[in-house]
Amino acid sequence: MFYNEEFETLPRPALEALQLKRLQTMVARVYARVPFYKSALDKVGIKPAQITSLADLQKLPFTYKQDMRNSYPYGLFAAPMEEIVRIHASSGTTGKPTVVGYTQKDIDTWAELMARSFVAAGVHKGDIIHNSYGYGLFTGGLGAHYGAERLGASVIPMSGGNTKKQIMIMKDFGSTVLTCTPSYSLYMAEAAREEGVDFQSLSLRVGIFGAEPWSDSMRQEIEGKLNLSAIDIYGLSEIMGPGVAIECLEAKQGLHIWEDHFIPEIIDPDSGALLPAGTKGELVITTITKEGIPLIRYRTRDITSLTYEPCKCGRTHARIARMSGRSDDMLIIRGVNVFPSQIEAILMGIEGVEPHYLLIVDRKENLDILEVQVEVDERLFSDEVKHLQALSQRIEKEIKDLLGVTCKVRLVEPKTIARSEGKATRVIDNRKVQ
Ligand code: DLL
Repeated sequence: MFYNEEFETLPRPALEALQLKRLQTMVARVYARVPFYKSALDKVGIKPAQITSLADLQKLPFTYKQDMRNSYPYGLFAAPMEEIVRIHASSGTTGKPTVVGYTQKDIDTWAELMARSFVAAGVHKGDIIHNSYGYGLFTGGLGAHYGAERLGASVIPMSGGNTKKQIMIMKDFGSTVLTCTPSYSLYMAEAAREEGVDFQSLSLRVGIFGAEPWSDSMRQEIEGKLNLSAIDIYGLSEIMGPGVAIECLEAKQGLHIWEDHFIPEIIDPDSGALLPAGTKGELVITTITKEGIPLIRYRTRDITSLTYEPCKCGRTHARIARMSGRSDDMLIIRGVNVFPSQIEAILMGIEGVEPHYLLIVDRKENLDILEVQVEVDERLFSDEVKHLQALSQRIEKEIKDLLGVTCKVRLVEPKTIARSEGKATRVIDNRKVQ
């Protein structure tokens, strides 16, 4: 099933021809309208008319989050304010938010791409979409909302929070699709249990989870606890919001990135060199249809790989692998590179360990110390101390064997680690504040 079959299944040569045409138009637009891009292109000595093939993209400079911050709030907009109909922003960890603006055409494109994403996930008209992504400056809530309406499904605009009420509504309204962060879905599972509501008795069929990294083992945990098929959705506010890429229900093997609107590249984050398909590196995205704030070669900092292999669902658009994390989330513990998602995958594979964890990094006497706090289920926690000790040693050993990093595991009581209604905090790195 497709939402826009013609574009979702465009043969590669036609797709690339369309990308080139759109890229040329976009580059000409920003060169003429955005002083930042005019000077960036002048600096590398390229005029828009010199873009004659997709390979020429590599001659263009990167855009960084810092460039958006430097032009806060509207400096990179390529449309006059009279044409901007919506503004979103992402908070980031420090400083000013990153601001993005959408023209009516941008909002229409976003709605279509989210509708395509819903259909790829197996959602259709008649579905009742329980949308628990936050509504507000965050793009999750409104992005999914407009896509659901475009598709013609019934959307319940829940936003995050008031978890007990969410469970009641889900049950009484017969929600068939849940959209929220993966961590919030697990919080809901816990709240439902406390309310005496069994997910087996609900009508949920599909969950569309994203906005934060999550592992395949976390997917299994969620599917088991919520009794639905869990789909990975990717997006970022700088590029659009949710719906930049999504897994298809048929294959669940990578996320199709809507290539008629975005050109993906994978680069070596250190050298900036282009990497071949199948190699892991940083995802770089060029928007080719956006009017409000088009971006050339935006450095997402997200680590993944690309594949152009045909997919059994029939979509011709390339797929990105499940995100391993962000390059700026990567922890370097005594010289060893570790992504929180790798630790998550190990934890999720262990019986009795709950999907709630926190990594705390410290530096003592010039040595990095990693503590992994993880909840264990009630039954285990009230067990004998020696069993708990054996379990924490086992986890420490698995982490050491698989990732090569020494850590201290602290098993904690259920509900000790703060729950999140949006993006979960998985890491506290105390070295940064020293
Ligand atoms: O998180 C947009 C979104 C909303 C995506 C709802 C999916 C669902 P930002 O707040 O700008 O936008 O954060 C973007 O979140 O660069 C990734 O690091 C991370 N991220 C988003 N989706 C995934 C995912 C929204 N499926 C940043 N897996 C991105 C891993 C993800 N990380």
